[in-house]
Amino acid sequence: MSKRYAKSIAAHAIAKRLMPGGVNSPVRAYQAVGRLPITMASGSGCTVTDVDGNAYIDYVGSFGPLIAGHAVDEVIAAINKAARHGTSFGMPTELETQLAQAVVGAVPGIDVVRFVNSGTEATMSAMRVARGATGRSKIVKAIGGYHGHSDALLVQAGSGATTLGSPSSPGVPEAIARTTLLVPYNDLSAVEQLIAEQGDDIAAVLIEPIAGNMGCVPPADGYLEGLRKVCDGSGVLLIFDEVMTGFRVAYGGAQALYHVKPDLTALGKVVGGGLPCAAYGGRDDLMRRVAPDGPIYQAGTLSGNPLAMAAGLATLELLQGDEAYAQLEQTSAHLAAGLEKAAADAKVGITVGRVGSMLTPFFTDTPVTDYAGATACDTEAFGRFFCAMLDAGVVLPPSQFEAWFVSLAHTDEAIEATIAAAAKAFKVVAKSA
Ligand code: KE4
Repeated sequence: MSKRYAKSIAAHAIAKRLMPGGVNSPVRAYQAVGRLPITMASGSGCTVTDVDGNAYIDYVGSFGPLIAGHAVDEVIAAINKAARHGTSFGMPTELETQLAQAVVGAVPGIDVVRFVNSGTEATMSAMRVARGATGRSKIVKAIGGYHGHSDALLVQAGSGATTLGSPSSPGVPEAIARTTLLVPYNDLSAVEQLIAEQGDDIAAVLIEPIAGNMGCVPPADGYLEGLRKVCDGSGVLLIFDEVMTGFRVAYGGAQALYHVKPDLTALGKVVGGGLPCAAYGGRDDLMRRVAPDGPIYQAGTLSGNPLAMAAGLATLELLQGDEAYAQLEQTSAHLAAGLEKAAADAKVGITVGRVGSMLTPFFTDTPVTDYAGATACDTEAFGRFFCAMLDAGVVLPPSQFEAWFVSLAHTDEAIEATIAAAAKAFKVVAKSA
C-alpha cells in the first residue's frame, strides 16, 4: 500500500494490538480483499474521508443504515436535541412510542414491536418467540443466509446433502447447531420436503426475503408466497429477517414490496438511522407472549434508547412519500446499468443482483440465485476490482458476498464518477485475468 494510506496503516497497527484484527466486526478487516483496512475520519452525504485525507464515494453506508447518507442535517439535529435531554433513562420515553407507531404503521406484519440494540438480538428474539409460541425447537434457514451471530444461527450446511446444521464457528455447541436445518435459498421444494418430514418439530422458517449476505439475491418468483403457503399448512411460523431490507427496498420493507406477510419480522440498520437500534415484531397474539405481557423473556439496558429512537425517527421522516424510493430506484438503476456496460466493454463477465438501492455485481456470467451460485463467482477478480476502485476514490463493501448500498445523498454526478472509475477498474481486472 502506498503512502496514500500511511496513516491508515499506522492506525491499524495500533488497533490490531488492542482488538481482534484491529476491528469491531470481522468484515472491516478487509481480509476478503487481501489488503489492510482504511481507517475512517468523517462522512458527509455520499462521501467518506479516511485519516489520510482521501475522499471516497461510499457504497458501504455502514452496511445499510445510512439510507439518507452520512451526517445528514435532520438526523444530526434530532440526535443533538435528544442528547440535550439525556442519553438513557432505564425508564420509558415517548420517543420509543413514536418510533413504535412509525414501525407498526409502516410494516404490514407488525402489530406489536419491541426495540433491541442489534440485528442479532432482533433475530435471536424473534426465534425465541417462535419456539416459545409453538413449543417446537427446530429452525429452518437458508444456506448463505446471515442473521447475526447468535449460536443457533452460526450454522452451516452439514456435509453432503444433509440439511442438518453444523457449527460454523468454534464455541457453538453441536446440540444447538442441530436444531437448525439448512436449505438452499430460492429452493421452495426443499422447504416443503423438510416440513413434510419434520414439520411437527419445526418452530419457524427464518429467511431474508431478499438475500443480502451472499451478495444481493432477489427471491425467485413465487418463492416467498410459497413459503407463506407451506408454513400456513403446517403451523410453522414464517420469520422475515428484514434487518437489511426493512425500510430499504420499500417503506414497508420486502414484505410490502412482495405482498407476503410473515408472522414475525426482524428489523435493524435503517430503523436506527445509524445508531445502535433494531427491533422485532409481529402478530399481536405472538408478541403478547413477550415479557412482561407474557412468559417469553427478552430484555436490554439500552433498548429503545432516546438517541437511537431520535435518529430512527428522523431517518424514517426522510423516507416518507414515494419520491424517496423513486429517487433511490432511479439512482441505483443508473449505477447498475453503468456497471454492466463498463464490464461488458472491458470483457469482464458480471451479473448484477439488485432490488431497489441494494445491489451486488457478481463476477460471473450466470445469474446468481443461491449461495452455490454466489460462491462460484471469481472472488479474486472481485478483490482486484475492489482495490482498483478504492485507489480511484470509491469505497465498496469489502467482499463479493455483500450488498452495495445507494443512499438519497448519491447524486447523478457521484454515480457517473463511480461508473467512470469502474470502467478503469474492470480493465485492470481484465488485464490481470
Ligand atoms: P447486526 O447484529 O450486525 O446489527 O445484524 C445482524 C444481521 C442480521 N440480519 C441481516 C439480514 C444482516 O444483514 C445482519 C448484519 N449484516 C452485516 C452485513 N452483511 C453487518 C456487517 C457486519 O457484520 O459488520
